[in-house]
Amino acid sequence: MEKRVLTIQDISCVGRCSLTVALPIISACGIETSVLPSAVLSTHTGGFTGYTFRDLSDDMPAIKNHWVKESIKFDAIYTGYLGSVAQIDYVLDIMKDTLTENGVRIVDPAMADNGKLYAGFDEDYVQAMKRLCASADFILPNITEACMFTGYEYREEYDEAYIKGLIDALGKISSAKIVLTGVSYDKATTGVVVCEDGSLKYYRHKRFEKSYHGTGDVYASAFVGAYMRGHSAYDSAVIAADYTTECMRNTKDDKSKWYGVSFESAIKTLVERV
Ligand code: PXL
Repeated sequence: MEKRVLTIQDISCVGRCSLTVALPIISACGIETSVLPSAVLSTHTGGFTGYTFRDLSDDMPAIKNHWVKESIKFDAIYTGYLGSVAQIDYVLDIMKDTLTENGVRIVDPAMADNGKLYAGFDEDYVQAMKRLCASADFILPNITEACMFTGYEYREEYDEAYIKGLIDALGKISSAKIVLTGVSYDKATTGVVVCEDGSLKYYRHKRFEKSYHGTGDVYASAFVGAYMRGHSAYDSAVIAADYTTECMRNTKDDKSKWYGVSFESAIKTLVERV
């Protein structure tokens, strides 16, 4: 039977991130995609100034109640950037009431990168997101986010023992399967570590000199699309990594598009693989 996914995250009207990448990418994978916009911003918060922010938290309970009344259920709920602590509590409630019996909770705790929280977030938000991760079936943190949840020391350079320690620390706060992104042991390569039931697998691929905004959202969306099409967690992580790499390759020469990656140009390569 066709699967239906709900994704809950903001709409950054301009910026190639969050819902404006999740909806097209998961749909292109052939999965029915429902959306719950958590906020509307004129742009994302990473590099623009003076953006607008309309918090849609107050609409979330009524939307959920309507879905419950209509007996609408989802095979998976995938969350990304969420606007506030209150929204995280609403998301927990939506997961409780609208997932099918074996429905999958996939949480990308999009809140920090390069050792720093995104603009507008604080320690209360980190603690709330940690609770959401604790209840998830899959979490897709980067190293910064994983450190913030666990109190593990953040480092720019590290070895396999450090990453193993970080995964073990995450395992103490959540029994979710872990896809740890941005794990790089040398300048030329980066990759993802997938941890399922205690076993770790690493997928290494090309690293670009610059980092690009929104790649976490592109990555998580492609992961969700591939996983919902029936690929294993590890294969989905690999498909998503190759796709994100291709998006970055297609973006790197266009300086005017500094705010996000050209995910549209590579979508055919993703569709062919899922
Ligand atoms: O890409 C994550 C993201 C999503 N939504 C908004 C953001 C960011 C990262 O900065 O600002 C509004």
